[in-house]
Amino acid sequence: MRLRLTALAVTATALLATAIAAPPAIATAPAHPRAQLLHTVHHFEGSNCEPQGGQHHLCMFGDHDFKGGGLALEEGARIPRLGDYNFDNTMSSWANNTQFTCHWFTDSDFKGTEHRMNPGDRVDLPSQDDNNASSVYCEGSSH
Ligand SMILES: [Ca+2]
Repeated sequence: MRLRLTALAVTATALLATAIAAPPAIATAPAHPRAQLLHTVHHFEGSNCEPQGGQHHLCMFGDHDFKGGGLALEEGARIPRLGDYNFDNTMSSWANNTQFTCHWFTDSDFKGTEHRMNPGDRVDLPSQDDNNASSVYCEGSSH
């Protein structure tokens, strides 16, 4: 009887652990990932990454010296394939105006070499990193 109770207790503990572990994974998966991307990413022309005057995007520029147009991401935005935005292997400079760290990767799906983009930093990419970004995400809450 004691053995059986112990087994039940272990099973209950395992179930409880599963129940506790599960919600965060579900919570971080957007119900409509496509809609989320539309709300957190936009194209811009030239250097006009912050047309509303605010400073709260990750600005990814197609040319050096923060020019050439590109993509602006809000906090929490994730782009597993920059090719979906016609921006694969295109980024030549970036400015992180968000309050969160962002990350770009040399391969799609957040694989390959990872590069951090710290909040407040702006970088004109050196030749070995130029036109090499294929995926990107910013930390922070998803909208
Ligand atoms: Ca480029």
